[in-house]
Order: sequence, then C-alpha cells, then structure tokens
Amino acid sequence: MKKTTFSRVAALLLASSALAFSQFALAHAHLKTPVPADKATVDTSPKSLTLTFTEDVEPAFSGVEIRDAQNQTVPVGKVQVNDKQHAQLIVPINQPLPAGSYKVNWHVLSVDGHKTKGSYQFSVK
Ligand SMILES: [Cu+2]
Repeated sequence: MKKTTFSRVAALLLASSALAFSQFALAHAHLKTPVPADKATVDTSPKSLTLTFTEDVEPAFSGVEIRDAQNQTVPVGKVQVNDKQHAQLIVPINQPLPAGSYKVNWHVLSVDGHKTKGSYQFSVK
C-alpha cells in the first residue's frame, strides 16, 4: 500500500516536471523586437523592416506584409532571414513609404515546427 502511494507521488512529480519542461520547449517564435518599433513614428521611410523573434524561423514558410491606412498592400522585397541571426527577418522596402500609418502583418514558422502570427503598427511622419 505504502509503496503504491509512493510510486503514485513519484509518477505525479515526474509528470509535472515533464509538463514544465514541455512548456519550456513550446516557446514558439514570438516577435521580440521590430524595427521600426511597435507604435513608433519615424521621420523618414525605413529602407527595410527588421523583425527579431524569440526563436529561429524558417524564411520559406514565413512572410510579412505591410498595409497602409487604406488597407492597401505596400509592395515589399523578398523576405530574408539574417545569415548570422536566424531569428531575424529582413523585409526590404524598395519604394519609400509616404507619410502615414502602416500595419505590419507577420506570420512565421519557427524551427521547432510551430506557426505563429501577429501584427503591429508604425507611422512615417
Ligand atoms: Cu514552438
């Protein structure tokens, strides 16, 4: 009887630590640092967006779109991952953005196979 209780407690402890571990392992790629920053107002059009995530991302399955205040898509160059920093996406902006506010919609596949998405906004003065 006592032995059973002990093994039950042990099993429970093991299960809860496994859960804690898997929650740690499930840390998906969340947007950590966008440049321009979320809600920032910049003086001139940026030449690119830089989105740094909490995990490395797969560029082939990740994308970023920019929409203006009229909800029109702004043409951007091919999204690239930083060679030296695989958690960082670079989005070239080939035509200068006119003054106004912009919404950035992103979706990424992190190297652990999980998809995440989100959006943020910045303005050009
Ligand atoms: Cu994940």
